[in-house]
Amino acid sequence: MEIQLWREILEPYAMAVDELVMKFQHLMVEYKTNGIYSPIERVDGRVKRISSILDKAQKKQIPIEDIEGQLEDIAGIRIICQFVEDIDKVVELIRNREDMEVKKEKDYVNHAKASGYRSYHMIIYYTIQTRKGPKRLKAEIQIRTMAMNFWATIEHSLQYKYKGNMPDHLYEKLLKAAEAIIVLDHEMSLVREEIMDAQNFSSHKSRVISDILNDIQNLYKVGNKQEMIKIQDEFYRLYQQDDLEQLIRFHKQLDIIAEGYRAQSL
Ligand code: 0O2
Repeated sequence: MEIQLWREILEPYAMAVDELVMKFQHLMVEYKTNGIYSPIERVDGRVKRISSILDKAQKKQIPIEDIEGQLEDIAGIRIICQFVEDIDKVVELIRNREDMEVKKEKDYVNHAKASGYRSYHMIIYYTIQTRKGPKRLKAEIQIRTMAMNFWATIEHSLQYKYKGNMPDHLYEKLLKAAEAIIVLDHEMSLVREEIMDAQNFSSHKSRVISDILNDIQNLYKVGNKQEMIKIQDEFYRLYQQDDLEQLIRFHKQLDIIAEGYRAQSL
């Protein structure tokens, strides 16, 4: 097939990848700005390279003209979670979306592949709007923990290097490492609540600090210099004490001061 034709085929998939990544990223932001723990830690995506498409088509004996019909991962999204429990949450979230229709699911989290690979795969239908009108295409979403991702990334590069002929000793080491990943994910799940609390606390604190700094910046435009120096010193003092409750109270006081200036200016 001509390179130009490949470009035409792959362009809609690139658009789907961009849109899907952006949608999941905004979901993360939505969770965080509402002070809710996000089950999504990171998301990225890619369009399969032409050489990988050709390799897979050859391996699976798919005729070139039917690549779009039979290859389900031309558009690929990877969602990384902190904990195994988050994977279920993300799966549920995708099942409930109106802009994504689930075609197929593969649970390699509870049913690992012989290689030791673990991840949850969802093939979805997703519609993009092109110059020629709507196009419904398939995309693969892989959902896995950071630990599973670490293993899969290493194993994938070794598979690539050895092209299916991985030496036995390496294969066994990878199987052992895969077992260690199961243990690690399990151990992390045991302290999930505490980790989530700590993360919520730290993101709440950074939001309060950022709000305080915004308020101070706005007050600088209207407040008198003496008062601003006092406010700033007070902020540094509280910041050093590292007491969230006090910072929240200070933020409320700033709101009252700002309200006073607003009333004066009317
Ligand atoms: P790449 O380079 O990542 O794109 P099937 O549904 O069985 O007919 P398919 O598409 O092979 O066909 O399904 P499967 O097994 O669910 O694999 C899809 C993708 O999952 C693979 O794409 C890999 O990204 C990943 N994957 C599957 N098995 C393994 C594994 O053992 N190790 C690693 N590291 N990744 C795996 P590609 O096209 O094989 O590769």
